[in-house]
Amino acid sequence: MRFTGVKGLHPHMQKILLTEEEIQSRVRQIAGQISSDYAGQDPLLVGILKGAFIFLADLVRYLTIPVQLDFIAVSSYGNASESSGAVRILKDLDQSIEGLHVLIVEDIVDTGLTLNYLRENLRAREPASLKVCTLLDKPSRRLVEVKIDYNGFVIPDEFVVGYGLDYNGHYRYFRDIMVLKREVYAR
Ligand code: PRP
Ligand code: 7HP
Repeated sequence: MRFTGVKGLHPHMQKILLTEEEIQSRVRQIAGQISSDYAGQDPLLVGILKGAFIFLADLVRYLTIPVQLDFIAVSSYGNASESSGAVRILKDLDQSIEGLHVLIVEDIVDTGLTLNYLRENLRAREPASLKVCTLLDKPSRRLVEVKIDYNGFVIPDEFVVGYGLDYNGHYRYFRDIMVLKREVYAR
């Protein structure tokens, strides 16, 4: 069920930022780039739960190389729309990544605190290489510099939901990425 069809935009949404078609086209492009960069390397893609689950699912289906998948779940201490910087691992990887080519797959880099923590944590496990792929990048909010190797879209400082991204657990299932009305998260 689409919430942006004939009945119009979901009432909590200000506007569509990225349509399903724009997202799919960019995900396909990134997959092409990853397929050529990692040819012959059998990389391990590490999805950051929960937000990256839809992006990762689409990404791997556009790849033309074999990959393995694992997941890590982290929680940042903070409220639903602001991250505090402290990160805790809720579910760790199932396997050792020593000697593997690891690609972290994120939905969004905002302050950069989550990714900075994950990069350092995973680097200490001595992978053969460690790179980052994110669908969205909100550079205006950055508190710590993080290197992004594959970047889908640079977006403005708006709170977005859909395509895996949530507010308080809601709206992850939208096919488009939308700007949430400020009154919804400011109340
Ligand atoms: C979101 C998002 C990133 C992180 C980015 O995760 O999925 O992991 O915030 O923010 P940062 O750059 O400011 O650290 P969230 O904690 O909302 O968990 P979720 O993926 O389960 O929605
Ligand atoms: C985290 C997050 N989650 C959903 N939408 C956004 O705009 C976000 N920024 N940081």
